[in-house]
Amino acid sequence: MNLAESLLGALKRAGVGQVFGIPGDFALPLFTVMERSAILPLHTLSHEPAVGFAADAAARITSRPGAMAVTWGAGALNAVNAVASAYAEQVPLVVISGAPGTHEGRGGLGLHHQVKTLDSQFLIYREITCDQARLDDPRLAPEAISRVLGNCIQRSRPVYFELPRDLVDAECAAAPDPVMPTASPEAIAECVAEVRARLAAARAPVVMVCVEVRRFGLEARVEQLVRQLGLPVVTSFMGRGLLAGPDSPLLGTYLGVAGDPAITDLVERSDCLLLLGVIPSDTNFGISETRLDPRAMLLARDGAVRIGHHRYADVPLAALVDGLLDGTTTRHTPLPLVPEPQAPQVFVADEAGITPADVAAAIQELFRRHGPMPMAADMGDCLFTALDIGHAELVAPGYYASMGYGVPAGLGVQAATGRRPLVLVGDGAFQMTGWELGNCRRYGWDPIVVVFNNQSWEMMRVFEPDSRYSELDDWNFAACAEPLGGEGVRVHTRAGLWQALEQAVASPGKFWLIDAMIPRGAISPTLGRYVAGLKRKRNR
Ligand code: TPW
Ligand code: MG
Repeated sequence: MNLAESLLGALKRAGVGQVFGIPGDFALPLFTVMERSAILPLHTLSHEPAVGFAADAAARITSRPGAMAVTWGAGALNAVNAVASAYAEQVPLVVISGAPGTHEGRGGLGLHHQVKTLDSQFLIYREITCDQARLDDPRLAPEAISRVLGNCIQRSRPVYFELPRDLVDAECAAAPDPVMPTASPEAIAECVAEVRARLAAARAPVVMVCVEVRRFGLEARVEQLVRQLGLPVVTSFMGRGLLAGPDSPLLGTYLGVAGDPAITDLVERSDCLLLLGVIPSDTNFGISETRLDPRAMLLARDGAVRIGHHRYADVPLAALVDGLLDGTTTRHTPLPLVPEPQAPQVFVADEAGITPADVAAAIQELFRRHGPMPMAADMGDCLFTALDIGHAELVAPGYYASMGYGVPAGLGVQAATGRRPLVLVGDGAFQMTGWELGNCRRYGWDPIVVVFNNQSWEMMRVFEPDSRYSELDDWNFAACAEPLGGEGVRVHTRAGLWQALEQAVASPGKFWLIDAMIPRGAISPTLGRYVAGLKRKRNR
């Protein structure tokens, strides 16, 4: 086997399902091996940011590493924002970049795509990945591949491989499977005992779940745990979409002042908040009116558990959950776990204009009738609208918050799961990456895309209501769909929206672009509360 096959084989054994990419001359030998070997399916897209977002979404939805292949310089550096997003949101993403051959660059001339030195790209990627390897020695490559992939999985963060183009075909051994470090059983036992004691002594313990629970594939076990211990469970903002199954014990999503007051109360009054895999981001906690008491927090994330002011440095989330599951029930009177009924959202398909709340209600009704679909949301009011839809699977950039995520993420979800996704995206974000829909036809992808077309960067306007720079032109997105291989329809009323959604569901096989015309200034209830809360905090 050659070096590229060794790498691809290792990716496949690590659970990677496909590679997204765009070639370039430094990556051509790699792409040739990918195509010929067919070890993993290769999906090419149109722009590197989308390649990164698609691979990121594939990783999020499957809880397995995602993979992307790009060329050196113009390709890899074009993907920096997407990889940075994956780093911030703890997505295991394998970046493979082609690179100049081992002896290229010595002739005194700068190589095309070179920035400052031949190392510039490696140094840039060192900042946004948790481990890196330049595979420039086929004898050392298998070990390096194994180490880097191990870190990708264990730390749930992006990693980086650089593959000199002259070594792609070099003879190479298979990479050994990554060896995961084992944590000390005594440390785990001590930590578990302390967490258990804290929970047992607490007056009002609450569990909050966030992205790591999904990344490490722990949803089912956490669900079992909260049932066993009789604990109320909520998700963080970033964790929205977790525990979305029909019989889930989930109570709701904590959104501070922007959310359901009962959930906010529950979390903010808890004297023992068990935070499972929660990223302490401003989007998760910045919107609380009260400052959460660190002494009441038990935070398990990034391989460690922090309890009040002390810390167990080496207790992975899975070990803590398993340890807690192992024991007998500690609470004698389990709290009622009946989820609060969702606020009844009545959707009336009449001739009234469309608001974001109508989109949420229509989609909720659609899922009720035809079953849930996995959702991908972009940044913008569409993300807050996603929070107004009942619990359903969701991938979204809830912390790093990059625009342009939604459409490529939807493609990544469909490529990785084969399930038809629903994409929620603003008109501004659609202008960034909407073109990627043109790749659906050749792969047989058929997402349903709802564009929140308010002809505005509305989220900017809510902060700067008098700005004119936030006004966007009316691009007729619906009319773009057909030449790209899909079906487009522009809707102005709730009846039109409903009919379009029903039609889209009834006609799979091609993408549907529903261009939902929403008046400027009409925002979702959750965004309204979110912004009001932020402004209140800022003015204090
Ligand atoms: C890559 C900053 C966050 S939200 C937003 C901007 C410019 C407006 C989004 O407009 P859209 O949605 O998509 O029409 P809506 O609901 O607000 O009307 N560049 C990047 N990412 C971010 N987050 C921004 C700028 C931003
Ligand atoms: Mg907009």
